[in-house]
Amino acid sequence: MSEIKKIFTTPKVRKFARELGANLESIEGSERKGRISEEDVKKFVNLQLKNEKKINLERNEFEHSDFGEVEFKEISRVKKMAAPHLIKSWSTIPHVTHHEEIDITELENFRNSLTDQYTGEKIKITPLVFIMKALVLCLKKFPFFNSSIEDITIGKVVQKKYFHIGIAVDTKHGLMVPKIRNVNEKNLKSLAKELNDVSEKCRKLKIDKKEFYGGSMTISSLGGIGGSFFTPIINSPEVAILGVSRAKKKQIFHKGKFSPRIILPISLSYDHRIIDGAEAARFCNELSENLGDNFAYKLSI
Ligand code: CAO
Repeated sequence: MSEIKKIFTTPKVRKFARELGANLESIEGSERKGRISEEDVKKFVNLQLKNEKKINLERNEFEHSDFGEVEFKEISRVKKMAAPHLIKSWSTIPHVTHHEEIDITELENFRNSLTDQYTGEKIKITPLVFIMKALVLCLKKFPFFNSSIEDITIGKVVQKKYFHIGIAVDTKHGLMVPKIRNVNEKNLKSLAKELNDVSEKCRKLKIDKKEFYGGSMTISSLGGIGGSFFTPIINSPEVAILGVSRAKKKQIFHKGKFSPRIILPISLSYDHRIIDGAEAARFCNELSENLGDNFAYKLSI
Protein backbone atom coordinates (compact mmCIF):
# COMPACT_ATOMS: atom_id res chain seq x y z
CA MET A 1 0.00 0.00 0.00
CA SER A 2 1.28 3.48 -0.80
CA GLU A 3 2.07 5.75 2.14
CA ILE A 4 -0.37 8.61 2.79
CA LYS A 5 1.36 11.89 2.00
CA LYS A 6 1.51 14.40 4.86
CA ILE A 7 0.53 17.89 3.81
CA PHE A 8 2.06 20.94 5.47
CA THR A 9 0.34 24.21 4.79
CA THR A 10 -1.79 26.91 6.39
CA PRO A 11 -5.63 26.86 6.63
CA LYS A 12 -5.64 29.93 4.34
CA VAL A 13 -3.77 28.03 1.60
CA ARG A 14 -6.02 24.96 2.10
CA LYS A 15 -9.08 27.18 1.58
CA PHE A 16 -7.48 28.84 -1.47
CA ALA A 17 -6.69 25.43 -3.02
CA ARG A 18 -10.20 24.17 -2.26
CA GLU A 19 -11.76 27.18 -3.98
CA LEU A 20 -9.68 26.54 -7.10
CA GLY A 21 -10.42 22.81 -7.00
CA ALA A 22 -6.68 22.02 -6.62
CA ASN A 23 -5.77 18.77 -4.88
CA LEU A 24 -3.06 19.55 -2.30
CA GLU A 25 -1.84 15.96 -2.49
CA SER A 26 -0.71 16.60 -6.08
CA ILE A 27 1.24 19.77 -5.20
CA GLU A 28 4.95 19.79 -4.32
CA GLY A 29 5.61 22.40 -1.61
CA SER A 30 8.58 24.68 -2.33
CA GLU A 31 9.05 25.90 1.23
CA ARG A 32 10.97 24.34 4.15
CA LYS A 33 9.95 20.71 4.88
CA GLY A 34 7.84 20.75 1.69
CA ARG A 35 5.36 23.28 3.08
CA ILE A 36 2.92 24.39 0.35
CA SER A 37 2.56 28.14 -0.22
CA GLU A 38 -0.15 30.10 -2.03
CA GLU A 39 2.38 30.61 -4.84
CA ASP A 40 2.80 26.81 -5.20
CA VAL A 41 -0.99 26.44 -5.59
CA LYS A 42 -1.07 29.18 -8.25
CA LYS A 43 1.81 27.57 -10.18
CA PHE A 44 0.09 24.17 -10.03
CA VAL A 45 -3.23 25.56 -11.30
CA ASN A 46 -1.45 27.49 -14.10
CA LEU A 47 0.32 24.33 -15.21
CA GLN A 48 -2.98 22.40 -15.19
CA LEU A 49 -4.60 25.09 -17.34
CA LYS A 50 -1.64 25.05 -19.78
CA ASN A 51 -1.90 21.27 -20.07
CA GLU A 52 -5.63 21.51 -20.68
CA LYS A 53 -5.02 24.10 -23.42
CA LYS A 54 -2.40 21.81 -24.99
CA ILE A 55 -4.89 18.93 -25.04
CA ASN A 56 -7.49 21.17 -26.71
CA LEU A 57 -4.99 22.27 -29.37
CA GLU A 58 -4.01 18.67 -30.01
CA ARG A 59 -7.65 17.82 -30.51
CA ASN A 60 -7.98 20.52 -33.19
CA GLU A 61 -5.15 19.36 -35.43
CA PHE A 62 -7.54 19.22 -38.38
CA GLU A 63 -10.59 21.16 -39.49
CA HIS A 64 -13.88 19.25 -39.62
CA SER A 65 -14.74 21.18 -42.79
CA ASP A 66 -11.80 19.45 -44.55
CA PHE A 67 -14.02 16.37 -44.68
CA GLY A 68 -17.36 17.80 -45.80
CA GLU A 69 -19.95 20.46 -45.10
CA VAL A 70 -20.27 21.64 -41.49
CA GLU A 71 -22.15 24.35 -39.62
CA PHE A 72 -21.17 26.12 -36.40
CA LYS A 73 -23.84 26.36 -33.69
CA GLU A 74 -23.94 27.99 -30.24
CA ILE A 75 -24.86 25.84 -27.26
CA SER A 76 -27.29 27.39 -24.76
CA ARG A 77 -26.15 29.69 -21.93
CA VAL A 78 -27.30 27.12 -19.36
CA LYS A 79 -25.14 24.42 -20.98
CA LYS A 80 -22.15 26.78 -21.13
CA MET A 81 -22.58 27.66 -17.46
CA ALA A 82 -22.90 24.00 -16.46
CA ALA A 83 -19.81 22.85 -18.40
CA PRO A 84 -17.06 23.86 -15.89
CA HIS A 85 -19.11 22.41 -13.03
CA LEU A 86 -19.51 19.09 -14.87
CA ILE A 87 -15.80 18.97 -15.73
CA LYS A 88 -14.91 19.65 -12.08
CA SER A 89 -17.27 16.93 -10.78
CA TRP A 90 -16.23 14.37 -13.36
CA SER A 91 -12.48 14.96 -13.10
CA THR A 92 -12.10 15.45 -9.35
CA ILE A 93 -14.53 12.88 -7.91
CA PRO A 94 -13.62 9.18 -8.14
CA HIS A 95 -17.01 7.89 -9.32
CA VAL A 96 -18.33 4.36 -8.97
CA THR A 97 -21.84 3.46 -10.18
CA HIS A 98 -23.86 0.69 -8.55
CA HIS A 99 -26.83 -0.67 -10.50
CA GLU A 100 -29.88 -2.34 -9.00
CA GLU A 101 -33.35 -3.54 -10.06
CA ILE A 102 -36.19 -2.84 -7.65
CA ASP A 103 -39.52 -4.65 -7.66
CA ILE A 104 -42.12 -1.86 -7.36
CA THR A 105 -45.20 -3.88 -8.37
CA GLU A 106 -47.22 -3.15 -5.21
CA LEU A 107 -46.23 0.50 -5.23
CA GLU A 108 -47.27 0.85 -8.88
CA ASN A 109 -50.63 -0.84 -8.21
CA PHE A 110 -51.24 1.60 -5.38
CA ARG A 111 -50.05 4.62 -7.41
CA ASN A 112 -52.30 3.73 -10.34
CA SER A 113 -55.29 3.33 -8.03
CA LEU A 114 -55.04 6.85 -6.59
CA THR A 115 -58.24 8.79 -7.25
CA ASP A 116 -59.74 11.94 -5.82
CA GLN A 117 -62.39 10.92 -3.29
CA TYR A 118 -64.74 13.75 -4.33
CA THR A 119 -64.39 13.91 -8.11
CA GLY A 120 -63.29 10.30 -8.73
CA GLU A 121 -60.59 11.65 -11.04
CA LYS A 122 -57.20 9.95 -11.19
CA ILE A 123 -54.55 11.66 -9.05
CA LYS A 124 -51.28 12.03 -10.94
CA ILE A 125 -48.31 11.29 -8.72
CA THR A 126 -45.29 9.99 -10.62
CA PRO A 127 -42.98 7.25 -9.24
CA LEU A 128 -40.33 9.94 -8.68
CA VAL A 129 -42.28 11.39 -5.76
CA PHE A 130 -42.26 8.03 -3.95
CA ILE A 131 -38.57 7.65 -4.77
CA MET A 132 -37.84 11.04 -3.17
CA LYS A 133 -39.52 9.93 0.08
CA ALA A 134 -37.75 6.56 0.00
CA LEU A 135 -34.41 8.26 -0.62
CA VAL A 136 -34.80 10.44 2.47
CA LEU A 137 -35.23 7.30 4.61
CA CYS A 138 -31.97 5.97 3.13
CA LEU A 139 -30.19 9.25 3.87
CA LYS A 140 -31.37 9.05 7.48
CA LYS A 141 -29.94 5.54 7.79
CA PHE A 142 -26.73 6.30 5.85
CA PRO A 143 -25.86 9.90 6.78
CA PHE A 144 -22.55 9.86 4.87
CA PHE A 145 -24.60 10.06 1.67
CA ASN A 146 -25.98 13.35 2.99
CA SER A 147 -22.57 14.95 3.40
CA SER A 148 -20.02 17.03 1.52
CA ILE A 149 -16.25 16.96 1.69
CA GLU A 150 -14.79 19.93 3.61
CA ASP A 151 -11.13 18.98 3.28
CA ILE A 152 -10.16 15.51 2.15
CA THR A 153 -6.52 16.04 3.08
CA ILE A 154 -7.46 16.14 6.76
CA GLY A 155 -10.43 13.77 6.29
CA LYS A 156 -13.09 16.31 7.19
CA VAL A 157 -16.68 16.14 5.90
CA VAL A 158 -19.75 18.17 6.76
CA GLN A 159 -22.86 16.14 7.52
CA LYS A 160 -26.20 17.77 6.72
CA LYS A 161 -29.18 17.38 9.03
CA TYR A 162 -31.64 18.58 6.42
CA PHE A 163 -33.11 16.66 3.49
CA HIS A 164 -33.14 18.86 0.40
CA ILE A 165 -33.32 16.66 -2.70
CA GLY A 166 -32.02 17.98 -6.02
CA ILE A 167 -34.05 17.01 -9.08
CA ALA A 168 -32.46 17.11 -12.54
CA VAL A 169 -34.96 18.91 -14.78
CA ASP A 170 -34.71 18.61 -18.55
CA THR A 171 -35.50 21.94 -20.23
CA LYS A 172 -35.01 23.22 -23.78
CA HIS A 173 -32.31 25.53 -22.35
CA GLY A 174 -30.38 22.63 -20.80
CA LEU A 175 -30.35 20.65 -17.58
CA MET A 176 -31.13 22.42 -14.28
CA VAL A 177 -31.03 20.96 -10.78
CA PRO A 178 -33.33 22.82 -8.34
CA LYS A 179 -33.76 21.56 -4.80
CA ILE A 180 -36.98 20.37 -3.22
CA ARG A 181 -36.50 21.46 0.41
CA ASN A 182 -37.31 19.43 3.54
CA VAL A 183 -38.72 16.45 1.67
CA ASN A 184 -39.01 14.60 5.01
CA GLU A 185 -41.67 17.07 6.19
CA LYS A 186 -43.92 16.94 3.10
CA ASN A 187 -46.57 14.48 1.95
CA LEU A 188 -46.77 12.88 -1.51
CA LYS A 189 -49.41 15.26 -2.82
CA SER A 190 -47.57 18.43 -1.85
CA LEU A 191 -44.27 17.02 -3.16
CA ALA A 192 -45.92 16.22 -6.49
CA LYS A 193 -47.23 19.77 -6.73
CA GLU A 194 -43.89 21.29 -5.76
CA LEU A 195 -42.03 19.12 -8.28
CA ASN A 196 -44.41 20.29 -10.97
CA ASP A 197 -44.15 23.99 -9.98
CA VAL A 198 -40.35 23.94 -9.71
CA SER A 199 -39.96 22.16 -13.09
CA GLU A 200 -42.23 24.74 -14.71
CA LYS A 201 -40.19 27.59 -13.18
CA CYS A 202 -37.00 26.05 -14.61
CA ARG A 203 -38.53 25.61 -18.05
CA LYS A 204 -39.69 29.26 -18.05
CA LEU A 205 -36.30 30.42 -16.67
CA LYS A 206 -38.16 31.88 -13.67
CA ILE A 207 -36.13 30.05 -11.04
CA ASP A 208 -33.88 31.85 -8.57
CA LYS A 209 -30.17 30.90 -8.64
CA LYS A 210 -30.19 30.13 -4.92
CA GLU A 211 -32.59 27.23 -5.58
CA PHE A 212 -29.68 25.38 -7.19
CA TYR A 213 -27.59 25.38 -4.01
CA GLY A 214 -27.59 23.51 -0.71
CA GLY A 215 -28.68 20.00 -1.66
CA SER A 216 -28.41 16.68 0.18
CA MET A 217 -28.37 14.38 -2.83
CA THR A 218 -29.68 14.56 -6.41
CA ILE A 219 -32.08 12.33 -8.36
CA SER A 220 -31.74 12.22 -12.11
CA SER A 221 -34.81 10.51 -13.50
CA LEU A 222 -35.07 9.42 -17.11
CA GLY A 223 -38.05 7.28 -16.20
CA GLY A 224 -40.48 9.37 -18.24
CA ILE A 225 -38.28 9.00 -21.32
CA GLY A 226 -36.71 5.52 -21.36
CA GLY A 227 -33.55 3.47 -20.95
CA SER A 228 -32.29 0.94 -18.44
CA PHE A 229 -29.36 2.11 -16.34
CA PHE A 230 -26.89 4.94 -16.95
CA THR A 231 -23.94 6.47 -15.10
CA PRO A 232 -25.02 9.83 -13.63
CA ILE A 233 -22.34 12.41 -12.71
CA ILE A 234 -22.32 13.46 -9.06
CA ASN A 235 -23.48 17.04 -8.53
CA SER A 236 -20.50 18.35 -6.54
CA PRO A 237 -20.24 19.22 -3.61
CA GLU A 238 -22.73 16.38 -3.05
CA VAL A 239 -21.23 12.89 -2.77
CA ALA A 240 -23.87 10.74 -4.48
CA ILE A 241 -26.56 10.85 -7.14
CA LEU A 242 -29.39 8.46 -7.87
CA GLY A 243 -30.15 7.73 -11.51
CA VAL A 244 -33.62 6.35 -12.22
CA SER A 245 -34.58 4.64 -15.49
CA ARG A 246 -37.91 3.43 -16.88
CA ALA A 247 -39.80 0.75 -14.94
CA LYS A 248 -40.80 -2.24 -17.08
CA LYS A 249 -42.84 -5.38 -16.65
CA LYS A 250 -40.60 -8.46 -16.42
CA GLN A 251 -41.16 -12.14 -15.79
CA ILE A 252 -39.59 -12.66 -12.36
CA PHE A 253 -39.29 -15.64 -10.05
CA HIS A 254 -41.33 -14.34 -7.12
CA LYS A 255 -42.69 -16.24 -4.10
CA GLY A 256 -41.96 -19.63 -5.66
CA LYS A 257 -43.22 -19.01 -9.21
CA PHE A 258 -42.63 -16.91 -12.30
CA SER A 259 -44.95 -13.91 -12.48
CA PRO A 260 -45.03 -10.53 -14.24
CA ARG A 261 -43.57 -7.88 -11.94
CA ILE A 262 -42.82 -4.18 -12.42
CA ILE A 263 -39.09 -3.63 -12.17
CA LEU A 264 -37.41 -0.24 -11.69
CA PRO A 265 -33.75 0.06 -12.76
CA ILE A 266 -31.66 2.41 -10.63
CA SER A 267 -28.03 3.55 -10.86
CA LEU A 268 -26.32 5.03 -7.81
CA SER A 269 -23.08 6.95 -8.47
CA TYR A 270 -21.06 7.68 -5.35
CA ASP A 271 -17.80 9.34 -4.33
CA HIS A 272 -15.49 6.44 -3.55
CA ARG A 273 -13.29 8.63 -1.33
CA ILE A 274 -15.87 8.56 1.43
CA ILE A 275 -18.37 5.85 0.44
CA ASP A 276 -17.34 2.21 0.07
CA GLY A 277 -18.92 -0.24 -2.36
CA ALA A 278 -20.42 -2.30 0.47
CA GLU A 279 -22.11 0.79 1.92
CA ALA A 280 -23.50 1.70 -1.50
CA ALA A 281 -24.88 -1.84 -1.92
CA ARG A 282 -26.54 -1.61 1.53
CA PHE A 283 -27.94 1.80 0.59
CA CYS A 284 -29.52 0.28 -2.53
CA ASN A 285 -30.90 -2.64 -0.51
CA GLU A 286 -32.52 -0.13 1.82
CA LEU A 287 -34.00 1.75 -1.15
CA SER A 288 -35.39 -1.55 -2.48
CA GLU A 289 -36.99 -2.21 0.91
CA ASN A 290 -38.49 1.28 1.04
CA LEU A 291 -40.04 0.93 -2.42
CA GLY A 292 -40.86 -2.78 -2.16
CA ASP A 293 -44.00 -4.60 -1.01
CA ASN A 294 -43.79 -2.91 2.41
CA PHE A 295 -43.60 0.57 0.87
CA ALA A 296 -46.81 1.82 2.53
CA TYR A 297 -45.51 1.04 6.00
CA LYS A 298 -41.97 2.26 5.23
CA LEU A 299 -43.12 5.54 3.69
CA SER A 300 -45.96 5.84 6.26
CA ILE A 301 -48.63 6.33 3.62
N1 CAO B 1 -40.78 4.32 -14.88
C1 CAO B 1 -41.90 4.29 -15.64
N2 CAO B 1 -42.65 5.39 -15.88
C2 CAO B 1 -42.23 6.55 -15.36
C3 CAO B 1 -41.08 6.65 -14.56
C4 CAO B 1 -40.34 5.46 -14.32
N3 CAO B 1 -39.21 5.47 -13.59
N4 CAO B 1 -40.91 7.93 -14.19
C5 CAO B 1 -41.92 8.61 -14.73
N5 CAO B 1 -42.71 7.80 -15.43
C6 CAO B 1 -43.93 8.14 -16.16
C7 CAO B 1 -44.80 9.05 -15.32
O1 CAO B 1 -45.63 8.33 -14.45
C8 CAO B 1 -45.55 9.80 -16.41
O2 CAO B 1 -46.55 8.93 -16.91
P1 CAO B 1 -47.99 9.50 -17.43
O3 CAO B 1 -47.67 10.42 -18.54
O4 CAO B 1 -48.71 8.26 -17.83
O5 CAO B 1 -48.61 10.20 -16.28
C9 CAO B 1 -44.51 9.96 -17.51
O6 CAO B 1 -43.54 8.94 -17.28
C10 CAO B 1 -43.82 11.30 -17.55
O7 CAO B 1 -43.29 11.63 -16.28
P2 CAO B 1 -42.49 13.01 -16.10
O8 CAO B 1 -41.12 12.84 -16.64
O9 CAO B 1 -43.28 14.11 -16.68
O10 CAO B 1 -42.50 13.23 -14.53
P3 CAO B 1 -41.45 12.81 -13.41
O11 CAO B 1 -42.03 13.24 -12.14
O12 CAO B 1 -41.06 11.40 -13.54
O13 CAO B 1 -40.15 13.70 -13.74
C11 CAO B 1 -38.81 15.58 -14.15
C12 CAO B 1 -40.11 15.08 -13.57
C13 CAO B 1 -38.72 17.07 -13.95
C14 CAO B 1 -37.63 14.91 -13.47
C15 CAO B 1 -38.76 15.19 -15.66
O14 CAO B 1 -39.77 15.87 -16.33
C16 CAO B 1 -37.43 15.45 -16.33
O15 CAO B 1 -37.07 16.57 -16.64
N6 CAO B 1 -36.67 14.36 -16.57
C17 CAO B 1 -35.39 14.37 -17.25
C18 CAO B 1 -34.24 14.52 -16.28
C19 CAO B 1 -32.93 14.35 -17.01
O16 CAO B 1 -32.75 14.82 -18.12
N7 CAO B 1 -31.99 13.65 -16.38
C20 CAO B 1 -30.75 13.30 -16.99
C21 CAO B 1 -29.68 14.18 -16.49
S1 CAO B 1 -28.11 13.62 -16.94
O17 CAO B 1 -27.54 13.12 -15.53
